[in-house]
Amino acid sequence: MHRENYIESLRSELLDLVEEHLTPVALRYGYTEVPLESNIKWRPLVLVLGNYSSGKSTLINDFLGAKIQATGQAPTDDSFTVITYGESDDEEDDTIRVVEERDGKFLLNDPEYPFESLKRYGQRFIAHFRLKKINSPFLENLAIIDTPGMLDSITERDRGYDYQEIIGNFAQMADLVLVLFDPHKAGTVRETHTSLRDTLPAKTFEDRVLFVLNRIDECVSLIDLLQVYGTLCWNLSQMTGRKDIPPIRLTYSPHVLPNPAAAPVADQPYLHYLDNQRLEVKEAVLQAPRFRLDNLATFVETHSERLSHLLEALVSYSQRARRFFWRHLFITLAGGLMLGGGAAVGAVAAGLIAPDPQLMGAVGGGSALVFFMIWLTSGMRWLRGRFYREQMRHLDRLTPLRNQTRRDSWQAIRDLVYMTLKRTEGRIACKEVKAEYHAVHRVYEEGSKDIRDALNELATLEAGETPSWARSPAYEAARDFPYEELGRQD
Ligand SMILES: Nc1nc2c(ncn2[C@@H]2O[C@H](COP(=O)(O)OP(=O)(O)OP(=O)(O)O)[C@@H](O)[C@H]2O)c(=O)[nH]1
Ligand SMILES: [Mg+2]
Repeated sequence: MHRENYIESLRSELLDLVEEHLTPVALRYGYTEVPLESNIKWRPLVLVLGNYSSGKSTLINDFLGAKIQATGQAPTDDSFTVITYGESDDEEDDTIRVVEERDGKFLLNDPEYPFESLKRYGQRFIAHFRLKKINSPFLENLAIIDTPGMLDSITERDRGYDYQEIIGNFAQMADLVLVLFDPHKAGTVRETHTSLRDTLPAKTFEDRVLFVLNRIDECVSLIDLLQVYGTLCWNLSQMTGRKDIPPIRLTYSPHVLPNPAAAPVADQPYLHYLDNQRLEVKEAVLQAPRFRLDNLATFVETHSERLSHLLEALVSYSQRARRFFWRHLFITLAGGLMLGGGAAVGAVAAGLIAPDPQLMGAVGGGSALVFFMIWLTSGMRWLRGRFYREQMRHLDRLTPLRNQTRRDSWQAIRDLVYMTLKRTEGRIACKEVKAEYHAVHRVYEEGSKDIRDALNELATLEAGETPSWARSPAYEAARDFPYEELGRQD
């Protein structure tokens, strides 16, 4: 089998697995509002985040090979723009340009795109969301999202939508997240702080985030650059809480004339000693399709683990409830019999009945039955209520939380367990939930292992050879595109 076919068949297998086994359960218990696979079935996605004016749009324009996104020194673009490939109508003219532009309403409603779940962020967000289709070879295997710059002086209320939540959603879908800084505000912007401290760690994996210190040509000397770099490292370690400093790529756009206030590039000899790591960043972006399979595997693992934890908790509740019921039924039975016996003996002792075994049996049996009925109707209901409240109070005891992974998955579904028990008042159809649990757990145990095996196999297939996606004409055209000939963009 060709490797590309293999990748494709693996990809569709993963999507089938999610669609068949995970989505129905996820929708039933309110784990998600839209089918799980709708977020991952689209193209590989690269999210570009960063401080305002850090050069996000300029970087994207450099990649695309044309000035597609507006750029400027002041906060310029306050929209989320999905940039994807579109064929040009005119076969003669291969100038790179916008071939189609659509608004947020279209993007959120067309099922081809994975953004349906963002509808809930309301009109203000819709007005700041758009699609551009570009005929650039760079986009043949991936799509990019350009985002509004992060700011200091603005609150969610000013923006009119929840910026952090929205970038969290995009980050969850993305195969690669670029976070750009520039020497003027090396990590000091408040929104960046929140994103790196709260939003990104909760929504994506560390290895999907690439930090870039851009516009380094604007440092006046090597010492200045080192100071900026040090400040950024310090800020990053404060924000991410990590002791080690993640690698930071140092880049600048060769197409932007230097700021007149700064020394011209030619006078900054330190730049000649540094590789402009823009090419590295570009290679990483072009590799997003490869990350996608890995990310899909992680997606299946994470969600099947969480869903099976959710079902495990419900099964555990219903088993406890059943044990509780039988135990009390047994106690009631024994109590009833003792009470019946006592009533019969008491009646004889009080001289109410003759010591005839049949009569005693009738009195004893009758009182036992009355006691039993009262207990079953009101006593049991009261006990069930007490059991339910007790379990709800100590929800964390429903399943063992022996390690951090279990605690993390529990955190993700604890509220759902609570809501489900509340909605059903603890009446869980044990047999059904157990069947669901086994199906989802099989995906978690066996499905995930099969996927990892397949990915390992894929890795050996690739050993020593250029991946075929990297050999595709689209990739080569994008890599070899004479961007330097484009000249200045501003
Ligand atoms: N000297 C220099 N200037 C740059 C570089 N990259 C971008 N610029 C300039 O910096 C300014 C901001 O660039 P943009 O690409 O608009 O930045 P952005 O991050 O998209 O900004 P917002 O969309 O407003 O958040 C523009 O005037 C660019 O010409 C660079 O590497 N070196
Ligand atoms: Mg921009």
